[in-house]
Amino acid sequence: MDRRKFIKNASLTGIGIAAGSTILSCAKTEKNKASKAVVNNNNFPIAICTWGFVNANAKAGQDLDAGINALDAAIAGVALEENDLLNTTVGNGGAPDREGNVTLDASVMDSNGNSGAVANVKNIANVALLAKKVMTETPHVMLAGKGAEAFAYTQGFKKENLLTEASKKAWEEWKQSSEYKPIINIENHDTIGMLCIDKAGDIAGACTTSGIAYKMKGRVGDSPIIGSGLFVDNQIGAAAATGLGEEIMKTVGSFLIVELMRNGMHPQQACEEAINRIVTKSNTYKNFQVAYIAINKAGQTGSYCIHEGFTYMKYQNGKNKNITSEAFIKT
Ligand code: SD4
Repeated sequence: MDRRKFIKNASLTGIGIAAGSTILSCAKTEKNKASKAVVNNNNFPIAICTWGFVNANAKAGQDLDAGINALDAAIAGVALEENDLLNTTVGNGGAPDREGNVTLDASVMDSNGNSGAVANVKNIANVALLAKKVMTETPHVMLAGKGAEAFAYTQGFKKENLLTEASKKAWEEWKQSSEYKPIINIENHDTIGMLCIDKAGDIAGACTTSGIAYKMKGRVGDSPIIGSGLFVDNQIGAAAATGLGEEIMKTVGSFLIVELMRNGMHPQQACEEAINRIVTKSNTYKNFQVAYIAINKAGQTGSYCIHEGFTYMKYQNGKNKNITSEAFIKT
């Protein structure tokens, strides 16, 4: 069903959310009654992620097919990229800050509304799993810097030098000009944000990144900020972001998308509105990329970006597809 029909049907019939044969209403109040979608458990599980991270999304999808819950599947999926030394935008091998430090940001959210995050962490590759540990093993939501790293060792994480020879060489070349500007569609991949719906129909997500290459020391982006790089509401849906974190944070993009879906928007329409908020406020949007992906409780998905070139992966029924996102700027 396309999104216009979906919205029309939802508002005309006032249908509730049906989980299997059960009718659930995610919108108990009059105010929220537009937030309704047909849920069919035969659609599940589903995994989606930012960019063309084929293997990571397949891993999450296969884990979900095997009965793993949405959060652990998302963390296992993104870990493939965190461990990939050739990926210069996530985890080990990520591009450093302008002083040569590789520092990682990550967040997770489970289907009970719990969240965990780490920011500016050195020497630890699997920061999405570390974010889960913050969520489950501490009274806090976010740990940063040296404290996050020290906590990681108490949880059995190993210390790794995340600066590869290739990243070091690229950084040394960058230092010749030291020109800092956001790069649009870095190597056609970037931050990985992953959203999963498991067999039970529960939603969770993970987001992990090395952030913007050659950022200032201490800079933290949107990825570990709950509501900016990632937001999950198991009653409604989830969203994740990639691109220039400063712009995503100023508009609290992922939270905005979930709230728009709560008010009845299809994920596609909600992603478009979140990008509209950025381009109407910024005079410089032509110089940077922001892209969103979203999924609702019924398993419908959407994506939108400023510049063409963004794609996202969708795994469902054993098929792992790369979908080209529509863009605000059309060439
Ligand atoms: C950040 N959103 O740190 C992340 C990284 C990214 O293009 O996606 N860069 O701002």
